[in-house]
Amino acid sequence: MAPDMTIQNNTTYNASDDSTKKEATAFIGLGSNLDEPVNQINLAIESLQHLETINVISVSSLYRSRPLGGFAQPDYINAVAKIYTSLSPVFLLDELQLIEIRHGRVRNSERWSPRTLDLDLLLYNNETIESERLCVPHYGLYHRNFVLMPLHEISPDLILPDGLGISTLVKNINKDGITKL
Ligand code: A4P
Ligand code: MG
Repeated sequence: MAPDMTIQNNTTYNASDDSTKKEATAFIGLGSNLDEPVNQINLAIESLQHLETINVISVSSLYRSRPLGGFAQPDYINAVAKIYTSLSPVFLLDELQLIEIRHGRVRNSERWSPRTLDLDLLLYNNETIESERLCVPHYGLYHRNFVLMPLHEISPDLILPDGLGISTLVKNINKDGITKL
């Protein structure tokens, strides 16, 4: 198998020919709980794949998860994708937000409100970033089962920038309210 080809959950992704150029490895968290969430997530993966600056390497299973947040809203569908990208972190965030908007995301002043599509930059190489627009690792990564479980599924040996292993984090996370589809 070519080094940049990964088979994950019956889905094969071929890195494009220029994948040998210097690229960052990043992980994207996907979430949706409005307007056919399964479809939203699958379309978002397609949108990522269409960008010349991004190679989608692997995608986790889809997970149905109980909503985090203080008010009644539908369950979420969540997944995590591993990508290679030539984009800097902020330009990658720009692309993710453009995809959210194209998929009908309306930004609500209310935090954690329902959404057609949420794309979070979970990890970018081994970097820690704290700027006005971007906090990496994503602040929810450490305590959200709908992030840790799909991340562990596609990258079980991952070590986070602070030296913690994903396998330890996932072992200790509460797994109530989440189902792998
Ligand atoms: N921002 C900073 N760091 C990042 C990053 N690493 N990735 C800034 C993405 N964005 C980042 O995000 C607000 C601002 O965060 C952005 O403009 C960016 O500059 P947003 O997507 O506009 O707003 P939001 O998503 O409503 O806010 P927040 O606090 O990011 O919410 P979360 O953490 O994304 O949570 N329950 C379940 N079961 N599954 C879910 O997926 N998701 C949420 C939203 C709530 N409950 C959920 C789920
Ligand atoms: Mg978000």
